[in-house]
Amino acid sequence: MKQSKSKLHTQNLSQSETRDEVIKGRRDFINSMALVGGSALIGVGCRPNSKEADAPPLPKVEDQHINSAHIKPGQLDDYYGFWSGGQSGEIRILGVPSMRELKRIPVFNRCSATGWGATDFSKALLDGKMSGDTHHVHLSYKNGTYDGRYVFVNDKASARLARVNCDTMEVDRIISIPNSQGTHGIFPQRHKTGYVFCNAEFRTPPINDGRDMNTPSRYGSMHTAVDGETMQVKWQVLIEGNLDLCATDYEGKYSFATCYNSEGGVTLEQMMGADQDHLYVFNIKNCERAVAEKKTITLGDSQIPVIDARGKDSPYVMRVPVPKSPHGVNVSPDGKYAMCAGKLSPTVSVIKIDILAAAFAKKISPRDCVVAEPEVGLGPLHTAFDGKGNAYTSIFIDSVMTKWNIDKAITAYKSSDGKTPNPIVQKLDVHYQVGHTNASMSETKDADGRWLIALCKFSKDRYLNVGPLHNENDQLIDISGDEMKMMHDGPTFPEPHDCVIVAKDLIHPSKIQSRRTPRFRMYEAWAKEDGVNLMKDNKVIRRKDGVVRIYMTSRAPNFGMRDFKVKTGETLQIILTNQDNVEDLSHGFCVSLHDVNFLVNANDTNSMTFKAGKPGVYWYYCPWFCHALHLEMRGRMFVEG
Ligand code: RUQ
Ligand code: CUA
Repeated sequence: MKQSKSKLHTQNLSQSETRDEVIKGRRDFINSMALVGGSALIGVGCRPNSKEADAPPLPKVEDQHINSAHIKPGQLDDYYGFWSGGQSGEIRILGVPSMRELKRIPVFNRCSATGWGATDFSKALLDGKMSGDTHHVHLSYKNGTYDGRYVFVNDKASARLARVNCDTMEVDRIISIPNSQGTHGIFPQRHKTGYVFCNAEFRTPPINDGRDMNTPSRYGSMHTAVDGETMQVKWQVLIEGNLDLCATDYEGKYSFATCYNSEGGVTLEQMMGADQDHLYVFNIKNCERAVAEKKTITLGDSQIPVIDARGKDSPYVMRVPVPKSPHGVNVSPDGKYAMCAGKLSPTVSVIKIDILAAAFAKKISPRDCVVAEPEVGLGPLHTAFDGKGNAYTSIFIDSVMTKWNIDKAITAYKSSDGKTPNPIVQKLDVHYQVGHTNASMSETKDADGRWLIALCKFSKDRYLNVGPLHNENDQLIDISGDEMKMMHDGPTFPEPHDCVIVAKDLIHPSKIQSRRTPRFRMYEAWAKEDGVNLMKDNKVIRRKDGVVRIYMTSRAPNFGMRDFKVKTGETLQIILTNQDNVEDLSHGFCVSLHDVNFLVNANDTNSMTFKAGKPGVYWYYCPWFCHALHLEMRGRMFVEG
């Protein structure tokens, strides 16, 4: 309701008013809403549970903390949070610290609001697969921090990698990772937009065409290097174990993968058998050399060069022994250490990165690279950093966040009792069963120690009961002081698996659709074929291939065509260009009874293909509230027999 009102407000401005005035008008409107809403929010927004709703007002000290996380209406957040959407197959953008959900970016899913999955461009990218399981989101880097260009996200379900263009916040590429199942951990290089590494979690027969099905000893999994710029798969390393989480160093020398099934088991009991697993360290230069010197194989139909590194340490990969079934691996912002969380061991193994070269050269043993192994609690999964020498590990079974000091952990490891000084600074209860964690700018050299997020898998009693499927619970923790302080609960629809928190100055999306993406190159090629000017023409083109292309424009509150005529059973392609070059003025196109419904942003072109139904009149209309005469923004499709 609020949104449509504000859109109407904008439309009431006369045509001579400039875009800036339109935007200013909107801001004034928002500010006036803030005045109305503001007082109502004080004291209601952040009460932790119903018991306290009856209690007297919270003490002053608490109020101050609540205010630091509370972004008032009309005010902007300090950070963009990029959340993966888990089983929903999408990415979400949240404002941090408010935890307001700002956007959902459809990726591996069908989205009714935007038409993603049904529009021609997205359909081609998805290639018939309409579901996904996104776990890990990471942005492209330059010199150890985010460059604001791309977001990468994995699909564990169908072994894919997608890229979002941060200018438009839309997916521009989706690729399939060959020879892989369960593509799980991904991580881009941090010195520049180089490779994005993708780990396959599921071991399969290397050539998976029916052979070796019952010989798990021959199974393997892939560590894949994708070029983040071209989104081409460059090379793969075949490994005997299964690969879980992924990280890169800051210099472009190594990529890391945790391996929790060195046993090579296929049942749960077998996978947990051994007391020791590994952090795999891939030597990128050596892998590139093997590819250049063609010391590679190819598998099945794939032409991708594969380095067979199964079995034992080689110049390509080294196995650093760590306690059983490690999970997360995270590199500290100073680039010195890779933290390998124990999962089934209550420890985090701290691996010193600058001595890995000596281990590759066999001057020291791989295990010598472990310089600390603090006990952090039961079920450690992932580690974040504050840039001030502290690490924060999410502890699943204990439901706590453990703050520990990295230098103290290293000193303690060397000490006679292995425990002095005590590196544990604080444990904070989280609710409940925390999976991933991340801190503001934690995955960059500029970790700033302001906010920590605990992504909790269970919310149990934290929210009103909404039926069997409960919310996830993302908790916001203030880490700016000596002690962690819980600030906010953020309910989420399942299952934001992981997130990164990015300073707002690093992200600069366009406010009007940019027409410089692969999607527009496709439309420009079509228009050229058909001799049509996308921005101006309203034409029905009956092509030789039998497809009827209907090029149409929109400008509030009109479509460029009041009607058009087609025949039953014809394949129709509606290509709609929105001539309105006004911020926030989206239209859409919906054809009654034809399952056609898609969004066309300001200055955008989008299209969908469908078959004309039975003879009759079908209204097409604009489904986005765009104008006082929005309901009149429609036309008729005449379908003749
Ligand atoms: S994994 S809860 Cu898919 Cu990121 Cu660790
Ligand atoms: Cu255009 Cu509603």
